[in-house]
Amino acid sequence: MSKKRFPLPNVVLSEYFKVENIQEVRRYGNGLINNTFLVIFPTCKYIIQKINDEVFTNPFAVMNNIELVTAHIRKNVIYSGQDDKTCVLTTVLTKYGQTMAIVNDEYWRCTRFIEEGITYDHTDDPHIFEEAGRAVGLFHRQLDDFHTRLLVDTIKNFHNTPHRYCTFLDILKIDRANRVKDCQEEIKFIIDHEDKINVITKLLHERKIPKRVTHNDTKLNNIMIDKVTHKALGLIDLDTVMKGSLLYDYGDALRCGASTAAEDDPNLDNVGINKTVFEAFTRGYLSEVKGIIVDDEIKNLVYSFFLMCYEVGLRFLSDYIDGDRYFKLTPETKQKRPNINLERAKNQLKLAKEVKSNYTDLTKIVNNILHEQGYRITLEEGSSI
Ligand code: ADP
Ligand code: GN1
Ligand code: MG
Repeated sequence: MSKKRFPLPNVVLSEYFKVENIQEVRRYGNGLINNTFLVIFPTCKYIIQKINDEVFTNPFAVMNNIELVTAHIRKNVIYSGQDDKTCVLTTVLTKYGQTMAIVNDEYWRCTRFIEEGITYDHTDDPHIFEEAGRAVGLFHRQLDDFHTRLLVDTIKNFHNTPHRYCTFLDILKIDRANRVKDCQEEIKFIIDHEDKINVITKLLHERKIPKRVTHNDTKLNNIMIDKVTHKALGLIDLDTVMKGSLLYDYGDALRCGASTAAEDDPNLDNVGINKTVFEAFTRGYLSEVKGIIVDDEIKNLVYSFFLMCYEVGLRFLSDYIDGDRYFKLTPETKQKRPNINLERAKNQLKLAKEVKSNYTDLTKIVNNILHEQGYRITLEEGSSI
């Protein structure tokens, strides 16, 4: 057995590799949910991740969804003459040929490290955002002919905002960590806007907009961009791929990217809308979904930006009140920023307010792009929030 000490157990590594040949293993990325490690060999690299099975209670369903969706995208990518290994996540099987290693009741998976790509935690480069918009739009287009019923809901009601609101009310009542008293202003904002949060769920329910295969977690660091050409490669972090509305993906990407501040910036004066990024992302996105996006989706693009800020703000606030059980704090964060989930919530709710007060301007930007790209619809400029 190798004597090398790595930040994850050798028994996990040995499900995939001859441990003696590994040069280095290091923690990697800044995701909030899974534990990610980079495994380095002299001539190649792999990513190993411990799946968070408190969040994803059925890891088999997660991997099954990922295998189905990546196989579909891979066919599409190869068909168009591109390199599938850089554009699609490739699962590496265990030595027993399985998509996951179960070690001591923990679920681990491995993927090829996409060396050619880079994910950004932060940037305000509009070119990158136009490409990010293209990547999200391309994902929707590539999966337009994939049947949503083949996918399992890996987290039920993930973007069902009214459902999340009901859970929030329960959490308020229980007040497990005695924190309700510290967030009265944020609670008031959430409750005051309760009548504005069911637009997308209602449209889906009434079949006015289609249920599609959606990514459901389109923050910038889940979008792979080519290091050299700076062109979009594709989406990673496919754990939440399931049926939903494309509006969730469009709005969530803007929530994360079209802010003038990072999601956890505690200085609310920094939080505003970066309209250049908004425009660039929207331009990239609409250029890819032309032909599949329907009018009722287009009419709610700006609204979805508001809704995703509200929803994630609501989730961070719920979790803060509930004692940080979902968005867990590392020991270091616990020490340095014990109220980080409240700070994140305030930040996201401030962004929701900013979308609301800039609604007309944002609609004008969308209208210009619709016009420029030959869409035959013009949005009314009044706010629906
Ligand atoms: P989480 O669910 O915790 O966000 P991710 O799957 O997004 O986990 O992984 C975290 C980070 O690790 C990503 O933002 C990305 O930078 C990096 N990453 C994950 N998988 C790969 C891969 N196959 N190739 C290159 N980088 C990767
Ligand atoms: C989580 O896994 P990651 O870090 O890409 C979360 C998203 C939130 C996001 C907020 C499965 O995303 O829903 O929007 O944090 N993912 C899950 O930063 O809950
Ligand atoms: Mg991620």
